[in-house]
Amino acid sequence: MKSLNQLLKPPRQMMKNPFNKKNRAPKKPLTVDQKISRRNFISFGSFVVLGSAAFGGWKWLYNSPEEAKTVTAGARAPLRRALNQTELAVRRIFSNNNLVKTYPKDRAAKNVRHNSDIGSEGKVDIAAWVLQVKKQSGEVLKISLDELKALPKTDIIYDFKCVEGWDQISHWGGVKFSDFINHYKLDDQTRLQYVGMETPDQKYYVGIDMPSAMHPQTLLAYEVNEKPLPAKHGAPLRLIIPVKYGIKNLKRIGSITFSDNRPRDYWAELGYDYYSGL
Ligand SMILES: Nc1nc2c(c(=O)[nH]1)N[C@H]1C(S)=C(S)[C@@H](COP(=O)(O)O)O[C@H]1N2
Ligand SMILES: [Mo]
Repeated sequence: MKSLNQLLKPPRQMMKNPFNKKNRAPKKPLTVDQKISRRNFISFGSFVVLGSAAFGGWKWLYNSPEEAKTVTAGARAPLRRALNQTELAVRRIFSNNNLVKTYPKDRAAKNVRHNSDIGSEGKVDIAAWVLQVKKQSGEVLKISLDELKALPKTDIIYDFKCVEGWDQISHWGGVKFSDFINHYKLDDQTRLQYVGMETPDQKYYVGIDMPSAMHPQTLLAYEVNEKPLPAKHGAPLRLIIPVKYGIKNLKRIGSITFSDNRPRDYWAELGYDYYSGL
């Protein structure tokens, strides 16, 4: 005799899950034509959807307001926000332990390429030149070339890269920026976020984030190929910062400042990336 439970159970067929593919009535296989038109529909459909999304995104960015001109300029505000976020992400993974590749002396170019000379045109009166170091307190140190040459010297042979698309292995010598900081007891200044450098006439200027300035390969250079810098390479003192593109390697340094705000930067004002790291 059947139990009450068994009687209440619906017959087996009725329990089949209609959402299970196996339980569906077999479909007629698609003809080749049907398959083709279905694929056309899918690819054209995705083209329309993705294309509209891309166009919409571009329109949105195009119609967004421009960033307020400060130390950077020339980008739409949302794009600049994205660039700044990317910079922070890159800076979080940047480490002073990552050294730029160096080369043996015989790989260094004998004829070192020469690029633009904004703020470093013509000859400079080296005897009259002094490096001005402006502390945030307002105190100004005036340092001569001989004083810098008396500090430990460091050489570097590396691939110098210009944003305009050329690069060249070249040999530079001078004092490590971090040695210079230690010698002049500027450690408290390195707690600030940026270093600013300008030519004596203030026509060319760069801003450098502190970790890049303090990187062990960053030099205040006074030599190229073991000879005093000629005017065209930034006599008497230039910045050599291998973790950055050429634009940040300011020639003929006149002053150095320290700040928590980004110092003004010649190419960033014209729309180039402020960080310009490699
Ligand atoms: N004062 C000054 N420094 C400058 C520049 C400049 O125009 N003026 N140009 C920069 C750029 S774009 C590059 S690529 C390098 C080139 O240095 P070089 O002429 O020694 O090759 O210097 C950088 N420093
Ligand atoms: Mo450059």
